[in-house]
Amino acid sequence: AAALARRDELEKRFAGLSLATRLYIGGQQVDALDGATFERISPRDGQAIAQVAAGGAEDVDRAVTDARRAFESGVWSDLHPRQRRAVLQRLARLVEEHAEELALLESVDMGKPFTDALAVDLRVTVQALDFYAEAVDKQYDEVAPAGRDVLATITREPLGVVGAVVPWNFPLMMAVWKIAPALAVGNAVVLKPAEQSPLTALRFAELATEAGVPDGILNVVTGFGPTAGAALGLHPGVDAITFTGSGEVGRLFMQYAAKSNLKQVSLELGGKSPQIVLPDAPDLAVVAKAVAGGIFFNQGEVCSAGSRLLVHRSVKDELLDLVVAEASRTVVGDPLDPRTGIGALVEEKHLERVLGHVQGAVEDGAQAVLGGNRVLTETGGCYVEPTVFDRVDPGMRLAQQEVFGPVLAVVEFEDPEEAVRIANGTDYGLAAAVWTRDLSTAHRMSRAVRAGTVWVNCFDDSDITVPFGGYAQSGFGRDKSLHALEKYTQLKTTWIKL
Ligand code: TXE
Repeated sequence: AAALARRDELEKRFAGLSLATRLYIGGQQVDALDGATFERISPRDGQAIAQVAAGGAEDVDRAVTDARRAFESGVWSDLHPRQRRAVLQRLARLVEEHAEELALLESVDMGKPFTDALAVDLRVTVQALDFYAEAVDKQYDEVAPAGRDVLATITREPLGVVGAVVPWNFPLMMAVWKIAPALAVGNAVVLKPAEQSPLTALRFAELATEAGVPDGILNVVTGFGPTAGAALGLHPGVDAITFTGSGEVGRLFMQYAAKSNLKQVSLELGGKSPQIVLPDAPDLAVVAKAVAGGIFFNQGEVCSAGSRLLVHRSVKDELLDLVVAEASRTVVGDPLDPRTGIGALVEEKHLERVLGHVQGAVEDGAQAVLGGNRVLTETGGCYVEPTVFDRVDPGMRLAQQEVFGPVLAVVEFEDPEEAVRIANGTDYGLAAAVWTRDLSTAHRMSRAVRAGTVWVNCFDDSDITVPFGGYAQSGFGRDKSLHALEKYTQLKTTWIKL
């Protein structure tokens, strides 16, 4: 009863919110120049929740022009670093104050459980804002050892206008992973959120103005990829694109850059992250929890999801039973219900894509152990059961292609070398985990696995202080940590002959 009361309370609260739905350009809410809008359908129940402005190329141009003007005026980049720090810290506090509201927007807009949105997305968003705010006045430039007759300084300068294009799985958090470091070092930003999840970005932009981010320094153009996204990628006034999304669209951004002004591009793309479980793994019950969490958290819509369980033959049966038991306990349903572990997939089209992967696995001969179906609820919405396939061959589609849903592929191996070969045998290299009690094995395997992050005896643990990004076709460039600042700055050498 308490859970249902909480759900009803959240539902009412959402209904009472006045949503920001227009483009945010130059510190103002504006309609798209041609007046176009699109309907946001909540995957929670298939109901329309908002009409959102659909920005096109002219709107992007307007946003980039405003951003450029604001950047060049120095109103942000010339501020004393301590002042920029103070603004970003105020923004962190405002986001903290509005955490429940933002988590609610996120949950209803794209389907993730409200409790996760609050505990993960919003907590990490605030952490990122605080981290980069603190970094503003703690970074020093360099003096080169260029000899006695010279003073050669190496200074970091902002790029100018940064275009950020983000997906729908962690909409605000990923946007802020890009916006916070970009703003910290003095850039102006034009953000293009995913068309499936525009609401938190628009609200965030209002809070940024309230915190003191000058007009034009943070702009949000909502709209579709092939129109608004492409226009940003092709715009000659954009100095860098920072993108998270599919490999297909990542490739397009490299083409856009090549066709326009050679803007810098950094890409955070998908993954097929392995969880490698060796015979001497710690407590299998703990491993099972991490395996289930690693693939079912956020409905499996996570680029680093542990979608492949590579398990040693000797412990497979026991671990598989434990994972299935964990999965069976996970409640699929209304994201606003606090008992829910797996919320709604983002949209019908994506649900069909996920079920298509399930179908493909069956055709390829993998053995369905659990789930595989749509969950029908009274209220409609996009729900899929936690799904586990055993006897997956490393060459099968399910072991190679990103599903981006709650679908686990179990692959057996005999020896650690084989496990590494299988782990490295996809196009991706975003993350991996190794479960072993042996220190040498842990080190050797984490070196051998080609991935941007390797977890040992845990999964998904993280902190804003460590970089996140991929090897191979999972992309290049890193979000988070001080290393992210490299994406948003360029080095200047000043050579002074004495
Ligand atoms: O991503 P897209 P989609 C993977 C995941 C998922 C698949 C498709 O496997 O199933 O990609 O998801 C913008 N020019 N990931 O279709 O299309 C788009 O508007 C310019 C992994 O949602 O890549 C959105 O803002 N921009 C990933 C952003 O690109 C374009 C997270 C991402 O959308 C564009 C999401 C175009 N032609 C999906 N087309 C991760 N790494 O976490 C789209 N966009």
